Amino acid sequence: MNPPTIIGAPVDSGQRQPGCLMGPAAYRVAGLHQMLSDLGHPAQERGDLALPETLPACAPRNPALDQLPATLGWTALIREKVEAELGRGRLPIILGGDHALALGSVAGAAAHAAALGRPLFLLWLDAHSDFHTPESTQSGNLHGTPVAYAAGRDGFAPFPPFPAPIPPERICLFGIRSVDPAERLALAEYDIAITDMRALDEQGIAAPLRAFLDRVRVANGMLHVSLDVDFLDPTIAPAVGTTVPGGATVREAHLVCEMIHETGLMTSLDLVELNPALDERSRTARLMIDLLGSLMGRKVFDRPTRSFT
Ligand code: NNH
Ligand code: MN
Ligand code: MN
Ligand code: MN
Repeated sequence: MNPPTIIGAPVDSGQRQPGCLMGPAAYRVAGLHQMLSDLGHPAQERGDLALPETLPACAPRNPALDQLPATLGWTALIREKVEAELGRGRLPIILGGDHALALGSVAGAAAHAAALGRPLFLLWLDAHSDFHTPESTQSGNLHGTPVAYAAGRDGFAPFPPFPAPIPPERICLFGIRSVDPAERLALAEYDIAITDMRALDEQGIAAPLRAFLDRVRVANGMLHVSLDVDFLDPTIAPAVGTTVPGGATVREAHLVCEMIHETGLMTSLDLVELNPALDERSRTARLMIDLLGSLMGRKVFDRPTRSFT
């Protein structure tokens, strides 16, 4: 695993509930840097990105679209920063900010992977499939679109074309339980691995996740992990604007993170949708930092565990 670089991305333009812009600060307050140092992975801190003062003027084809100029600006900025950090041999960790930031982070990872000639894989840990295009979304919230952008769906103008779209077999949606009708229709045309909560109830975390991670390893792929707070059950992670009941438990989420760490395959990471204004005494921020700890190698014991028989 490459040494981590922290990029604060206080993106708040992908949805309408104010507060995600406080996410990067909340993660730092919750002990982000101490935790990484304690694990032997002290992080380089790049601070928070800021939008340029003038944003592109644009008239969206879909009148429902919200804050398109700001999201276009963030996309260009984040893409460039993520690609640059990967080029320096770093592991970029992007602190959100809402999930619209992944329009930029996944594009940056894809551009880097394409330049190296390596395949990029995308693991999407989320209650939602985020497979809208700016034309299909009814909410108008662009945080519901990054997977479609990464898959190369049409309908993203005036966004720049996605660099090296990710083929469906390299995308895994994990933990989903909320899919809009237009997304359902579009997903039916793509061969994306959809490990929804029903599949996780039946099969558990380990088998489907291992199957996907094995594909990354065999292909010598790069792996972008995008962790949306609403992947987690709202009873343990209330600080998100779009809670959906029936999400991952504390242990299920840690198992996901521990397994990803063990493979050593993760090359970039988003932590998104934390809304500190909705938190209860920072419990969601602290849980997300705990999960980051598992992603970065914290474990109770080294495996295999001794048996005591
Ligand atoms: N699918 C819905 C929409 O487009 C919800 C998306 N919300 C999310 N995605 N939080 O992760 O508005
Ligand atoms: Mn907003
Ligand atoms: Mn999301
Ligand atoms: Mn979500």
